[in-house]
Amino acid sequence: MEIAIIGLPQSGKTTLFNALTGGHAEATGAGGAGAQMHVGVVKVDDPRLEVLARMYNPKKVVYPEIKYWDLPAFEPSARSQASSGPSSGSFNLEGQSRNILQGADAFLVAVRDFNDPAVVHPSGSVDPGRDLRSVLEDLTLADLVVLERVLERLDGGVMKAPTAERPAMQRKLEIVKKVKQAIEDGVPLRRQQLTASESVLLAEYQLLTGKPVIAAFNADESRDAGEDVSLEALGLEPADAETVGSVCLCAKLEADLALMSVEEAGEFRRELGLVESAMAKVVRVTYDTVGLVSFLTVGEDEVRAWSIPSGLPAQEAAGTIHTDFSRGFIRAEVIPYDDLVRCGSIAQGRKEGVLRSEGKTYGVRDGDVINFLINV
Ligand SMILES: Nc1nc2c(ncn2[C@@H]2O[C@H](COP(=O)(O)OP(=O)(O)OP(=O)(O)O)[C@@H](O)[C@H]2O)c(=O)[nH]1
Ligand SMILES: [Mg+2]
Repeated sequence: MEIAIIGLPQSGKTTLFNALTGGHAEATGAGGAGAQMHVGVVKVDDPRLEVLARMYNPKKVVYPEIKYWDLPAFEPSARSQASSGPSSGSFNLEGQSRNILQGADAFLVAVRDFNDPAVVHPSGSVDPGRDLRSVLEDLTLADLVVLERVLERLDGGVMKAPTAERPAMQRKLEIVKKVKQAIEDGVPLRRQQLTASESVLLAEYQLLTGKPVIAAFNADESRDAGEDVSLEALGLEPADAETVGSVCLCAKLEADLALMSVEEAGEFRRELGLVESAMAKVVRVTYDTVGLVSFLTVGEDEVRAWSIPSGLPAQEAAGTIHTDFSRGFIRAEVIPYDDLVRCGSIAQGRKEGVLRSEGKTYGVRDGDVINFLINV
């Protein structure tokens, strides 16, 4: 999974990136001059793997990974030149940044919620609701610019196309018009109900409002990092508030903790009364918002977690391991993680009747330990 960190200038994007990746990227002064792009890969911790590793003593334990991108700040000079640039500068739609944004699986939005007179806010005041809304608006504007161009192209294309191709192009035109109208009416693509064929058709445009959004409120140290944030109270439409994930943290503190040893950081956390690492919470909320779960595979060679969309059919889940697993799929032997731990082995699970045999269409659930039977 790839996640792009976006947000207004000086909201704490690079600090958040460092907190997540344990990195040393330099947080920049106002204006972000000289800012660079940063990329880091983070292992997704899953305590279940440690338990399974003790049971199977495998040669290796493999965790899922998330790749985080911290994009350079949007330079004011580039903003005036770029006709399609976002209005508040929460991301850069030029060059490589554009490819990363379009290719991302989700956006993590750094929202400034800390008070510090030394860090100048581009709008002059701290207002997390206003800032989050303006980032969401930027995503909307970016999509409308893309769809406007697509419509122009399609409109001209229908006239020139051979008669046989016209109905398909006409249909595409209607779908793009419908989606664009809905976005204009305030319904981002991620909230639009599309048929499978409509989704396939739109995929090539890599629209930004189709991607899940997680808001990370970068708060003062005195705020409780576990605190729930009401997005409705911050002025988001109720329907939008439902689809946007949120987490409250202090990026600066977390970035400092990320540089310490696990023991040292744990001690600090206990002293500060922080139960869960804010970064673990970011990952948990990300999984919830994107709709991801992990299934597990065990053996003497490898104990591993695989992240997939919740409810993915077993045959497609098998394909995440290897395409041959999907092609040669016979059935999946499934035992829930808790049952496997209680029984102590798959053989015992079979005896107790908690090991199930599932077919191609079985919707895989979080914590399913799966052995795929395949025909190669
Ligand atoms: N007090 C306080 N300062 C913070 C916090 N997070 C970031 N900062 C400071 O805010 C400034 C901007 O932080 P960055 O992480 O560089 O923000 P950014 O969004 O990457 O900035 P640009 O890339 O320039 O847009 C730096 O001076 C940080 O030290 C925080 O939680 N509390
Ligand atoms: Mg930065």
